[in-house]
Amino acid sequence: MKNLVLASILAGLTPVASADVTINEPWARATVPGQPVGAAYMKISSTSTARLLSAESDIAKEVQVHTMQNHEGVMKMREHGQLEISAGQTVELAPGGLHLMLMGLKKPLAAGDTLNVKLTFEDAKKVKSTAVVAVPVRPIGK
Ligand SMILES: [Cu+2]
Repeated sequence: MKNLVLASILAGLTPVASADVTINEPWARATVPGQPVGAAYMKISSTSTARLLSAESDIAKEVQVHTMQNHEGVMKMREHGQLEISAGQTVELAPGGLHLMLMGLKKPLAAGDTLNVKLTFEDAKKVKSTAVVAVPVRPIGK
């Protein structure tokens, strides 16, 4: 119960990477034991041009930005590379589209847990800033 309360408090926070970048509604999907990868989703807004340079999490060996593409009727994931956020734009990472792929999970993502994802952004002047986003884990199928 204590964990649940903490997760909802964390989920209500809006981590700010810099004065310009805001992250809303982060969440990740629970994984089954043995599943090597997981996915995290969120909305990233910026009032000025920003670029997501990298993402990392202590729960995964590597975090990549992925996109989904329809390849001859089959949805396939591929690495997206650095994510651009234009001034005033909100980029939505959501199931079926852009997502943060947590590669090489060190343990399963359990519903009710919260994982931390550190995002490094760069603004138009190449000034870097980081945000540690508390990402609550939702049950499979939700
Ligand atoms: Cu992926």
